[in-house]
This record gives sequence, structure tokens and C-alpha cells, in this order.
Amino acid sequence: MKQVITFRTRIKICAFILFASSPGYAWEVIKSFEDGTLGEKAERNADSFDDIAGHSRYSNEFSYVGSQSAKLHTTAGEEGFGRWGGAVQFPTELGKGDHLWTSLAMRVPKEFDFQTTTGSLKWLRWASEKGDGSGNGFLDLQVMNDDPSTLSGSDRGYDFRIFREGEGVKLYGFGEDGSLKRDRWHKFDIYIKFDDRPAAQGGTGLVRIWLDNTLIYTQAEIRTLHQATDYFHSLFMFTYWNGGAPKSQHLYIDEIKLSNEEAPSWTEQLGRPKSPPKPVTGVVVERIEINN
Ligand SMILES: [Ca+2]
Ligand SMILES: [Ca+2]
Repeated sequence: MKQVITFRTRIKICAFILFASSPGYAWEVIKSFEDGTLGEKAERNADSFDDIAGHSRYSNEFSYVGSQSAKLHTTAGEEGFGRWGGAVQFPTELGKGDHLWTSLAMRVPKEFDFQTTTGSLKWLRWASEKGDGSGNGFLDLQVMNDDPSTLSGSDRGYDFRIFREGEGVKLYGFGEDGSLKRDRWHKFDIYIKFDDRPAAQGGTGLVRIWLDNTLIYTQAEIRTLHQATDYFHSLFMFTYWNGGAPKSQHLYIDEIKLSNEEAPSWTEQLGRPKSPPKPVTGVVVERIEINN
């Protein structure tokens, strides 16, 4: 299915990149959810999701920065595409050699139930296309089901998993079980380097993940790009609940930031490791075919 996303956002153009191999410019997108009217859709405004956020609303019940956040609703039994979560489009396409930083704050209520028919809930998914514009799958971060009896044994030690959709999908668990705490804000920062050669194989492709400013995971084995001519164009947050949500419920998102700069100012507190990643960085918890 081809996703058409209306693009309206606030972009800070930081500097022009002069390298011929990386056409485009450095940019930063900030979604603070501060300017919209309480209770209205947090969609298609400069400070909100760009699209597919029909049940995401401006809220002042909790905020990570400022006085408002987005309250994301999901409805019992619904897969929720177009309503659950939302998407943010990049100002420019990002391909081989490009960087992407993604930051967000999330607050999950104690009673929220992460329960799917696949073992994990779609959470942060960066969407890619082939050079000809046809879809080429997502790079996925997902949240493990809460109920350990629904997980295979090797999945039970983790709160999250990561994989690159496509042929021969491997799922890697990360973030120890219980690290995603309830009724408090967590900040996540994710760095992606796009390359069809993973860092563990002599290329530069990798993903690094920080939880509350601590680096918790480096994934250097997956190919962030299937082919050198692929590119990424947007971030999907949640957006689809495999098997339907177990109940009607909500959580909060605030201060989404995206940048294609190598080192945007807001990443200074993360330490930004310079050393090359170790060749073995994750545990393969499962191999599955992804269908949705
Ligand atoms: Ca805010
Ligand atoms: Ca868990």
C-alpha cells in the first residue's frame, strides 16, 4: 500500500551541505504539541503529526516539555491504521551515507496493555522506498508484549526488538525487561546511519539507541538499506496494531525531534560514541516472516 502523507511541519534549516554526494540540506523537525487546541486532533498542524493521526489529540494532562503533549488513543479490537499514532515526513529523502537522529518522549500509563498477535507492537518505523519510488519496507522498533506467556523463551528478557523488514528478517531483542517504566516520561534517542553495508561488515550502517540519555544498544549487523539506491522518507509512530488492540487505552508522546545532521545540538548530552561498534552487538531472538 502506498502511503500518501501531507507534509506540513516546522523546519529549521541549519546549514547547506556542500558535499556533492549528499544533495540536500541539514534540517531539524520539532513536534512539540504546544500550539494546537486542547482536545483537537494533533494532525496536520506545524507542531503535530503530519498524517494518519486521527485519534491523537492535544492534551495538557501530562507534558515532557512545555504544557502540552499528544494523547494517542487506540480502540479495543481495532488495528487503527489512520487513527492510532501518527506519521512525520522528512523534509528531504535520506539515502546511503546520510544520518538520521530521532528523539521523542513517551509516557505509558500503568494500565496500558502492550498485547499483539505477533509478540510485539509496532512502535517506531522508518519507511523506505527503492530508487524507483516503490515501497521497500520499514526499519522497525517494536515493544514486546507485556504478558511473558505470549513470548517465546528467548524474547522474555527484553522490552523491545529491532529488525529490518525484507528478506531473511532477523529480530534482535534489546532493552532489558522492565526498562520501559509506567506513569513516567522516558526519552528515547535513536541514531541511524543509512548504508547497504552494515558497520559489522566493513560499512557504516548502524543503529544506536539511548534511553534517558544512556546508550542501551548498538545494532551494527542489519542492513539499514537493502540497496544503495534506497532512501527513507518518514517516521511512522505506532499506526497499526496487529490483531487489534486488547482494549481502548491511551499513552502520551511529546517533543518529537528529527534531524539529518551528524550531531545536532540536542544530542550533546548523549555522549555520541566515536569508536567503531563491536562486531557482535545483539542477540537474535527469533526469525520470522513479516506480513502486514
Ligand atoms: Ca510539549
Ligand atoms: Ca516487558
